[in-house]
Amino acid sequence: MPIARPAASVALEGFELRVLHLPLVAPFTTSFGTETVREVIVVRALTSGGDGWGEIVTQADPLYSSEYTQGAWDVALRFLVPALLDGAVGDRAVREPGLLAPDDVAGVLEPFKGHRMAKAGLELAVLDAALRAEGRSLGEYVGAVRDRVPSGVSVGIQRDPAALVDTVRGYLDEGYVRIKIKIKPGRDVGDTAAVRDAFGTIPLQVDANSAYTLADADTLAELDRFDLLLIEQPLQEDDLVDHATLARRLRTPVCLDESIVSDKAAADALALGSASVVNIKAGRVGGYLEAVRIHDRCLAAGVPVWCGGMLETGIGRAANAALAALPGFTLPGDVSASSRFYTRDIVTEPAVLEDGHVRVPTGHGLGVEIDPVALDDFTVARETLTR
Ligand code: OSB
Ligand code: MG
Repeated sequence: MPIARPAASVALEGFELRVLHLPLVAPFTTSFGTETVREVIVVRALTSGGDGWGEIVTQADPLYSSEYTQGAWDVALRFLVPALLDGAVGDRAVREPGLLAPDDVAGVLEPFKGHRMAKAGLELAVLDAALRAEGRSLGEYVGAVRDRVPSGVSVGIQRDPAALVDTVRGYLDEGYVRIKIKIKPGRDVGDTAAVRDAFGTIPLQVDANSAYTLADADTLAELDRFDLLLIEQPLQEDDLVDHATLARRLRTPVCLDESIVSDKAAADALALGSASVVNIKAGRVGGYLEAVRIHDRCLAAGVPVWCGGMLETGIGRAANAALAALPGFTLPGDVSASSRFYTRDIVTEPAVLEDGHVRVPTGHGLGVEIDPVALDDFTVARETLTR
């Protein structure tokens, strides 16, 4: 369902951007690399009606996507924030300076190519400020139909399959209802077999983060015997046609993550048969409003979706829980408890796992409050632009 009632404009006074370094509870390894510290940008929209918070989910290196933290920092401060504050792009006046509705953020930023994660974080901060001012929750705004969402966990590549089994056991004991394991060439069939052998018919899926090519189709077809929920992003971001070819070769449903950079990309992928399941990440697609459009499209097409994650802090984690409460999110997402990644979060009430679920916040806006001491403790850079 499209957003039923748009949010009112806010009177923007400025934006504060911070780079944070949050230590991870354990290294997180994917086919593209290992992270031990989450480097992330936190956005604070300063408005006459109060602050709003957002998160730019770039990583330090451009290995998952072409976006990366220093690039997002630069483009946000040099182009995006000034455009939002000015009410004009180049010589084109688009609105009254300073007044901005959440629905207009994407349009104001549209002339700037790409940089969707940066745009998404700015939009979320404006949306949070607007909804807090109105006394409405993000869940209510997007049309959430659940008060809690089933919680899956994304498990990084471990030292060996035995270590993987130990790690997965820990998450199952905590109550996670679905396991996703990261795979890469040489660490695919064996790792998957180890988890299946150890835990039987648990809901299980794999994520390749674009580590394969069509030449690996035979290896990937070996995964068919494990009855996986899906295989996520086996090929490159722009390999929509190759994904369609691969999807015809596999019994395992193909799910796209990196390739779905917009609602248009989702439409193309569905038309081509590149995916039968879609991972929706608001950051990757330029914001929560675009994410809702992709959800609506997939729901109408009968294509199941689930909510992906980018090791979000409490800010993005709260927003993801609201998104994942939409009716088309029929598969458990990577919406885990904060403790899956962090010993200390930057919100006062980090997401917890309750009976395998994470609660959808009901407070105004994101429904979480920032812990100012934690925020300061993790801040490594800070910049404020005002009108
Ligand atoms: O591919 O889904 C991915 C984290 C960073 C970048 C890409 C991905 C991931 C994850 C973690 O799998 C999901 C989470 O935040 O729990
Ligand atoms: Mg993925």
